[in-house]
Amino acid sequence: MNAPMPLVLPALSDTRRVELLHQVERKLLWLSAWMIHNANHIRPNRDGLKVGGHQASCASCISILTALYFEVLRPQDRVAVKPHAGPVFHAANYLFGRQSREQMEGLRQFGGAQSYPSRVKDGGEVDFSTGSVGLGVAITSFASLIADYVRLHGLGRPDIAPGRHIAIAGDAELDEGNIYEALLEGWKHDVRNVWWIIDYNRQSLDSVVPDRLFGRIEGLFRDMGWNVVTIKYGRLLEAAFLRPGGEELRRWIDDCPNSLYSALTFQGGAAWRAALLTDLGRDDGVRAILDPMSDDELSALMTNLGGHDIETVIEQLRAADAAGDQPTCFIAYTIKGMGLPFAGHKDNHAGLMTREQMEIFRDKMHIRPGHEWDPLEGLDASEAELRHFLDSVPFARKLTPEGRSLVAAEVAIPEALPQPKVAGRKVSTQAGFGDMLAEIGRGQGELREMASRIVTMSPDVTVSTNLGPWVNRRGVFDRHTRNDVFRDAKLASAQRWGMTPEGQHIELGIAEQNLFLLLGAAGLAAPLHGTRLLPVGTVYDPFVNRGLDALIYACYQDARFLLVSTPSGVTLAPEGGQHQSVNTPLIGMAADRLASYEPSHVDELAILLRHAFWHMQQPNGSAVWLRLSTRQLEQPQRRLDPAAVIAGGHWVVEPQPGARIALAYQGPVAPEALAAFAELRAEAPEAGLLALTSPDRLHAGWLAAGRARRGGERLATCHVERLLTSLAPGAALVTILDGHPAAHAWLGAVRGQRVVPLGPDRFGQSGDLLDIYRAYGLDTDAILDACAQALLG
Ligand SMILES: Cc1ncc(C[n+]2csc(CCOP(=O)(O)OP(=O)(O)O)c2C)c(N)n1
Ligand SMILES: [Mg+2]
Repeated sequence: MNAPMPLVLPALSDTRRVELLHQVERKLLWLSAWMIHNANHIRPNRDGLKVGGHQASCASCISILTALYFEVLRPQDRVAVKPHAGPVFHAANYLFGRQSREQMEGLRQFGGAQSYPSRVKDGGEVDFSTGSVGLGVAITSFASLIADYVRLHGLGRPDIAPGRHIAIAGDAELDEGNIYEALLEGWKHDVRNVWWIIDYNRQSLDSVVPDRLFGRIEGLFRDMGWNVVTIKYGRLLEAAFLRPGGEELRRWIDDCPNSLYSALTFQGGAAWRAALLTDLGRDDGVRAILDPMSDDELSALMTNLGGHDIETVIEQLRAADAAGDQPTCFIAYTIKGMGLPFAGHKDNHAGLMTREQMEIFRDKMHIRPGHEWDPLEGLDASEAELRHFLDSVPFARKLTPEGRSLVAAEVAIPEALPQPKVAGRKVSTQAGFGDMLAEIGRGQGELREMASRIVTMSPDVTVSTNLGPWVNRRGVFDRHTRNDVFRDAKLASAQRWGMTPEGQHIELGIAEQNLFLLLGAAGLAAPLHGTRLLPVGTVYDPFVNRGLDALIYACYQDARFLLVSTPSGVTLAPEGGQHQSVNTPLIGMAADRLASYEPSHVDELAILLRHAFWHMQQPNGSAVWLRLSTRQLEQPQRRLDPAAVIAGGHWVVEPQPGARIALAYQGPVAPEALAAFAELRAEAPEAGLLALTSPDRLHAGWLAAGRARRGGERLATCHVERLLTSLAPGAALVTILDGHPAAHAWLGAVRGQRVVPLGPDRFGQSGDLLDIYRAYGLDTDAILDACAQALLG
C-alpha cells in the first residue's frame, strides 16, 4: 500500500515533470491571488462591505499543495486543507477540471466558491470542511480511525484501496487545545496513516509566533508516537551550507529570531546583506557566498525554505510514504506571503495586494489583461503538454465513477423498535435508552442488519449513560485484540470490556471535542466510505457545551449521527453544581442540521430512537439529539401518534374547543405538570395538557410555514399551529421544562396566546428534587401559581 508511486509517464522526463510542477506552482499562486483580488477589487461591490480573503496564507502553502495534489496524493486519500488556503485548493481543482471558472470568479459570493473549503457548499471535492482552526486537522485522525473501523468490519468498498488522511495545517492551529486532545486519543487507538503537514510560516493572525515553540511541539508529537519530519531548508540553502562558511550561515539562520527573519524577508536583499555582514562579515567563506550575489539572488537564497522547495517537499513526503503507516507530522518552514509584496510582514494575514501591486505581480507572472483565468496563460508549456501532464497525475484519476462523494445504500430500520416492558415500573428515559440499545444489541431477526451498523462512542461515560449492556453484547473496538484482564482473572464485574477489531463501541477519554469529532467522522461514513454507519454518542448533557464547536462543526459538514445527552437539567439534583445544564435546549433549537428532542416517557423515546436511525439516513435528514434524564417516572399506557411525537408535541389531554388555558411540559418534569393539571381542571375543566417532545422541531416547522406562506403558499401550516388551534385566541399556555424557559417562550407568538414559561434560568444548587424544583420554580405549586396568574390575565 505504501510503496512509492511510479514517478512518470514514459513521455515526460523527470526533469520536465519537475519543470511542469513549477509551472503549476506559479499558476496556483497566480490564481489564488487573482481570485481574491477579483473578489475585492474587480467585481462590483453592492454593499460596501470588505469581501476579504487571505493572499498571504495562500502563498505560503503553494508548494506544499502542489506537491500533494500534483504528485503525491492518491485518489483514495482524504484531505483537510487549512481554511485560509481555500483559494489554492479551488485553483488546483480548476486545473483538474473539477472547478468552474464561474465558481472561482464568485469566490465568497452567494453561490460561488466558499471562503473556506466546505463539503456542503463547495461539493464533493472537499473531503473535510475547515474554518474553525484546529478542528479540520484533528478530524483527520478520527477519520482514519473510522476508516480502519469500516475496513475491519468488512464494510468498505472493495473497489477503493485504503487511503491516508492528511491535514494541511496552519502553524497557529497547533495553539488549539483540541489538537492535543486528538493526539492523545489517536495514540490510545494506535491511529495509522495520518499526515499533518504544518505550513510553518511562524505567523498567526496577529503576529509572529514565539521562537523555540516548535521544539516543544515536535517533542509532543514524538511522545505521541508520531514521526516528525522537519522540512527546513530548500536545496539552494542546503548547497550553500556545504560551502566554506556554510555552517556559520546555517547557525546564523537557526539562531535568527522568527520576528527578525520575517522582517528581513519583507525588507529584501539589501537588508539581508546588511544583517548578515554585521554578524558574519569577517568570515571569508560567508563573504564568498554573499558577495557575488545580487540583492535579488540573496533574497531568493535566504527565503529558500524547505516548504517552498517542491523537490524537497516531494522527496520528504515520498520518504515518509515509503517508511510505512506511522502517523507523521511534517514541519514545513515557509514564509507567509511568499512571492507577494507583503511576504514576511507580520500584519499580512488579511492583507490584500493593491491594484498597483497586482499590476506589477501580473507582469511578473506574464499574464495579459483579459487572460487572467486562462489555465495556460503565462506558462511555459503547450496545452497538449499540460494536459498530458495533468492526466498523468495520480490524483487526476477518479476515485469512483460517481466521484469523491460516495453514496451508500440505506440500512433498513424496522417499523418499531423493541420497547422495554415498562408498564407499572418507574423508568427513566436514560434507562429506557440503555434497555432498548441492549435489545437491539441482541441483533435478532429484523434488527440484525441495523445492529451491525451501529457504532457507539462515549468520552468515559459509557457506563454512566447506560451504554454498558450494549457494550457487553457488541464489544469494544480496537485495532488489536486486547483481553479483559478482570474477566480473565474471573473477577466479578458487570462490564465485559474485551477489545477486538469486531467490537462496536469506541471508548474515548474525557474530551468532549473528541467525541464530536469522532461522531463527525463516523457520520460521514456514507460520503467518505460509501457505507452506512449508524453512530451513537453519549455524553453528559452539560458537557455538550464543552465540545460545542466540534458538534457544530460535525453538523456543518452534514455528518449524520445520534447524540444522546444524559443526565440533563437541574433534575440530577444532589449532583448539582456544574453538572446541571440549563442552556442545552436552546442550543438544540439554534443548531443547524441537528434535530433535537427531549422525551418524557419511554414510549416517546422508542418512537424517537427509531426515527433517529431512519432520519439520519435520509438525503434531507440530519443528525439527531436526544436529551434524556435519570429521573424515574411512572410510565403511562397509551397509544401515541408517532408523527406527532416526531413533529414535536402531542396532546395528552385534548383541550375543549375555545379552552382558556393549557399546560405544556417537556422532559422529566412531567409528574409535576400532571399533578398541577389535575388541580387546574377543577378550575378550568376545558384545559388541555400538552406533551412537548421538541421545541426545536416545532419552531423549525413554524418558521418554515411562515416562509412558505410569505412565498405564496397561502394554505401552508405546521404542527404547532394545528396543536394550538383548539385553544381560545387569547388563551394562556403555562409551559414547563428543565431547561431555559426561553425554549418555550416563543409559543405565544404562534397564535397570539399568552405564555407563562417556567424553567430554570440559573443553576448550580445541590439539593433533593423537592428542594431543587421549589428553588427553581418547577414544582406543582409554582405551576399552579403560574396558572392562576395566567388565568387572571
Ligand atoms: C477557532 C478559531 N479561532 C479563531 C479564528 C480566526 N483565525 C483565522 S486564521 C487565524 C490564524 C491562523 O494562523 P495559521 O494557522 O498560522 O494560518 P496561516 O498563517 O497559514 O494563515 C485565526 C486566529 C478561527 N478561524 N478559528
Ligand atoms: Mg501561520
